[in-house]
Amino acid sequence: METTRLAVVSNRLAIVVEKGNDGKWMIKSGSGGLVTALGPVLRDRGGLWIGWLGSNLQGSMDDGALEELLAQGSRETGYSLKPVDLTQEEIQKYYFGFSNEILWPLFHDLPSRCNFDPAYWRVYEQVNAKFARAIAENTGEEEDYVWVHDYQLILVADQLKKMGVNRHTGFFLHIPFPPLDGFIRLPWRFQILEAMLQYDLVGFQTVRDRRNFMDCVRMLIPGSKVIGHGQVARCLTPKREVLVGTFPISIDFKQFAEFAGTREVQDLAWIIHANLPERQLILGVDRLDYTKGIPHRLLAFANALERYPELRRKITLIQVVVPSRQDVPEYEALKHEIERLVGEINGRFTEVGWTPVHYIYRSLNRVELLAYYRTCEVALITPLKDGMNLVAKEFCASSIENNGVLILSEFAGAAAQLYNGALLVNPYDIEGVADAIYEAFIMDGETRHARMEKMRRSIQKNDIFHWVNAFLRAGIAKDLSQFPKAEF
Ligand code: ADQ
Repeated sequence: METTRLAVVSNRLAIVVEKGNDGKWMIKSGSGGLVTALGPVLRDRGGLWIGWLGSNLQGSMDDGALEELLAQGSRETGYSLKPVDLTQEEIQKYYFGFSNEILWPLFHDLPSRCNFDPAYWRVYEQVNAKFARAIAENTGEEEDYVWVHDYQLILVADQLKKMGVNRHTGFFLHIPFPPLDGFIRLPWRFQILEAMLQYDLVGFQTVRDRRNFMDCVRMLIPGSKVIGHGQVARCLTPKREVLVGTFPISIDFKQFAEFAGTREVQDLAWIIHANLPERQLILGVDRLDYTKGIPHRLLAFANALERYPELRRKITLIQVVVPSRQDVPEYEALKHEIERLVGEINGRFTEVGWTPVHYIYRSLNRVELLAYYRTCEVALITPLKDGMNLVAKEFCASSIENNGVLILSEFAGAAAQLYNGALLVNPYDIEGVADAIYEAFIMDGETRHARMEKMRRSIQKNDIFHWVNAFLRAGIAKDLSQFPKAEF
């Protein structure tokens, strides 16, 4: 099994194609944690990545030029890149529609934001079948392990079976899995659940997500049961046996810790702090998304300034929002709401020489992001619900002097691992979050050090490479003996 090739399948391919300043198309490696983690594994085992190239290419490059770019990309990454083409209608209904207007809000416990348009379902099925065809054409039954990622591609294993194609398959859900009460609202609940059970291994971020999934299976598929209760258990339905496991995703700890100590990061961190002297900086970093709880957080920050006047002039919130899904009206409305709240808070509290909220609406480059992680004493990470939240782990890894305080939502998957060092909060509890801000502000150096050290040790031990190995050990080697028996 050690020689099994790996075929990674995700909505987006591992590279980005962009036009350079000279007007020529060029490729860049994708920057996410998944690419960093899976790149070396794909190179070692040999393998391929199947995914959509993004919409900026549509009709703007001829096939020959694209093939040449992909061949170059394959040479540079050390593994093959296989693009799946999507039409405009497919992008609208499969990606923006079913994935982001149905599964995303429903799985984040926000069913009132769902738009259950039946047309979305048909195109979702059609696109998942397209991905399945790409897998069938590029992989073999014996030599490949197919690892499918995330909610956009739940039906892939089912579609492969419908085509009569046998493959060893695993699926990892990066977002939460909702409780039964939420899940049963989905008009396609049986199809989605049955499709998940067509994989050989299904992985979740947390024990809670897996429990929710198993509750749905037990309730909606009579005669099913779970055997074992460790990190990886067996789910038996009348038709199949599937492994179900918890694999909390992580980051390349070493890379973050080393990069945080480089000259360029330190210099910029120093400049940021020199411009905001004599105060503690609180950092929020999020993609623009209603699940991240940014308006609630701003209200909590204002509440802290209101109820603890000694914080005025002594703390500054730096809120970074990374543009995302910009064409969707709901996201545009959220942006306006954030801007209104920032304006309101600054209008109310600003004094000469002190602006309470610094608001940054753009993507940061790596040096800037790390400089903010290093320079801010407190990270305020309060999603209403989040699969994991890597920003929380990145902040800790970058806190190389162990002096940062992490305020973290109970509803982020990361809370299951960082509970012993973070100040856990309920993001809906405005006064509770405000109290945590005050507690972080007055926390002494020794306590900060002890708490941060615990979290850094845990992330270092359970880094992204640990995550990949654990999933593949369960999926490919089917070796369950090394997994903890008790849930964590
Ligand atoms: P996301 O919802 O995107 O991921 P998160 O886990 O926080 O959320 O990852 C965001 C990533 O973007 C981080 O790696 C961060 O470094 C990067 N980033 C953040 N701000 C940036 C900025 N200003 N400029 C550039 N880069 C920035 C989904 C799920 C999560 C789950 C991950 C991984 O919603 O719950 O943790 O997948 O499984």
